Amino acid sequence: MSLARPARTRKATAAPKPAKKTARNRQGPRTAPPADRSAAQHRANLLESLLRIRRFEERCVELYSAAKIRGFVHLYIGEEAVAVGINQALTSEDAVVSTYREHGHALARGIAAEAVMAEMYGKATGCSGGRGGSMHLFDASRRFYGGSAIVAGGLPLAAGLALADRMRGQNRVTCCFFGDGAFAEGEFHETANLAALWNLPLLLACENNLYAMGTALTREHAQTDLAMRAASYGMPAWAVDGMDVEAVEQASRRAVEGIRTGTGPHFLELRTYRFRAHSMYDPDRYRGKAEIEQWKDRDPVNRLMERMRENGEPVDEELARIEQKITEEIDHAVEAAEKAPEEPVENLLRHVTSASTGPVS
Ligand SMILES: Cc1ncc(C[n+]2csc(CCOP(=O)(O)OP(=O)(O)O)c2C)c(N)n1
Ligand SMILES: [Mg+2]
Repeated sequence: MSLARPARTRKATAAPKPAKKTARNRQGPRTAPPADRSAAQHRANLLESLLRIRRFEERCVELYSAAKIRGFVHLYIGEEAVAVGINQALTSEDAVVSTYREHGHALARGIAAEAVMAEMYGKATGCSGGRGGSMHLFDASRRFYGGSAIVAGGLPLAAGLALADRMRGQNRVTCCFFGDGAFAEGEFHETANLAALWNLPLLLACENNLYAMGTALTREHAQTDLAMRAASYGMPAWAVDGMDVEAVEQASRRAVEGIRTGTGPHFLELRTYRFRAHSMYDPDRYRGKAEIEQWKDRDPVNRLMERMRENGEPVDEELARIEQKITEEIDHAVEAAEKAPEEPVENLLRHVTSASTGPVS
């Protein structure tokens, strides 16, 4: 496995509890790469997914400057390999819980650019009906349980989803994305402890981009080896090169297969970097240009294209095809968002309270 450094699997301190035997988990993991898809085709697909996120967000920057998109916008540019790589290991039955930096998570999950863009515009056709905006993308039909403005706020929700799946005997995994900033929150530590104690089918995907807003990890934490800290809760935890989509995919498949076979939560520290400021409002004065440039040298898009070239794969042809396809997709998404209706005023109290007193299904 091409990890940033040797994989450090720390065994759970307690023996893993056996998974409940269901018809599905007796069939073994369902996350093996499709046998009929060649490695070259797979890499081309990865490239397409990376570029979809990159170009989508670049367009968002333009639209934000034109005041078409408002409010908080947190860009994922530079970190795309994390969302794309992890998504390779998940099936449509698995669940994803995200953060406010979630455009990439949503697009990698297969939510259409059109639905995400309409949400950015706050239009009724958006994936959250225009009520969420950039930070609250949501699509229950894809088991994408949202972005959230609260640092570490998704973690207990993810543990709840994983617990529900386990209690129902369903061999599903819940993947929770969160930033390095979550290590400063009790919710991370409580979730990690309970997930390990209860052997929950949870993938803890920590996007360590070295900063929590303007605070460098090294200024805030005495111990910056996050995988090591997670391992102390008694779960396998590895650091992964989060700028290398294939390394992320490989580590994620390994973790998800472990989770499906009943060995409980796994933690991945995805070492990555955001090329842009924390949000559109951030003047980005807390880090040097040289540092940003050094990380840009490891751009996950270029890295993958280099690997394709090394393998003699037709990068330029693929790139031209992908760029054209994505440009059309995003043009169409913007056009549709422009034309889409606002939610009618009479609907504003919808979903605020529920008349139902029965259990939520
Ligand atoms: C509970 C809570 N405390 C503080 C904030 C303010 N805040 C917004 S983003 C952020 C930094 C989070 O950094 P990290 O988790 O590393 O995510 P990144 O932005 O780097 O992806 C903070 C402290 C918040 N949203 N929620
Ligand atoms: Mg961070």
